[in-house]
Amino acid sequence: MITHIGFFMLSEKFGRKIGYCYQKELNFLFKIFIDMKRIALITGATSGIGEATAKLFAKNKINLILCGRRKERLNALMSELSPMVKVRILSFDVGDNIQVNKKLNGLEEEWKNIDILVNNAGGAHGLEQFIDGSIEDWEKMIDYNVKGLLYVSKVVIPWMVKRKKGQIINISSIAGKQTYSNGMVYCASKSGVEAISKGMRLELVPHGIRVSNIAPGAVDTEFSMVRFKGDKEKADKVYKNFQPLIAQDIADCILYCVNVPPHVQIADMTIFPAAQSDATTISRTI
Ligand code: 8X3
Repeated sequence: MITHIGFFMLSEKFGRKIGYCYQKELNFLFKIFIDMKRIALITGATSGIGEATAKLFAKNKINLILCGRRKERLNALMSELSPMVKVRILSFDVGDNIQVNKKLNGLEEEWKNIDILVNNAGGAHGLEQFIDGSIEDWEKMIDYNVKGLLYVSKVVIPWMVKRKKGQIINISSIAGKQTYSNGMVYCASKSGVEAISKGMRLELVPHGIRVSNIAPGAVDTEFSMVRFKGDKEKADKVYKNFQPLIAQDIADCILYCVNVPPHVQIADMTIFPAAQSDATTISRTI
């Protein structure tokens, strides 16, 4: 009897000890599991395709570094997504190389282990003949769509090269594949993105980095409001009498690109609404 009680006391103590160790192990494994989640850095995360991608990545347990100029929107997005994944926000202007360097290099070491870079920031400014075009608009498009993408990539790519892995998703446009009247400089900037995607792939594949170029057609986002400087009537007309894409459609494609097996690389994706057949041809109901 005494032996049984002694054995019970001993086993209970031992069991608790095992339980305690087990709990510690579990916590440790949980921490590793959390840290094993991929990290994605998304530029232009405060609206449209960037925001939709951030939300979809969060649902898919990808930790996020969200970049944008509008701090309130970044904060709101962080509050919404933090219950799902770790979120770090960085407010800066991608067109300003000093800010880009300062903010990105200021990241804590663990956040520099970026697995996915989504170069999404950019947009169109103005839609007019070259002779009527504004130099200020041209500079914005070249600064954000081309130089901004290069500035961010210049900081992030060496971190990926060091880890011998990574995925880069460059958001181009059908405008990068087909030049249209009144959009010469926007088209030139997106052709630049196409060339950069090809060049990155040539130079980065040997380092284990995959590069995907995503070229959407008509997506109903703030894109046209920005292009037409807040003229809602003009912006709405772009998406009238057909069903345009929404940001979520492009986010789905981006998620597909980052979820393919490691031996697969989606080099290029062009996505149109069902009613669109090239950059300027859309079949409208009236
Ligand atoms: C896609 C929009 O107007 O160039 O970037 O087709 S558009």
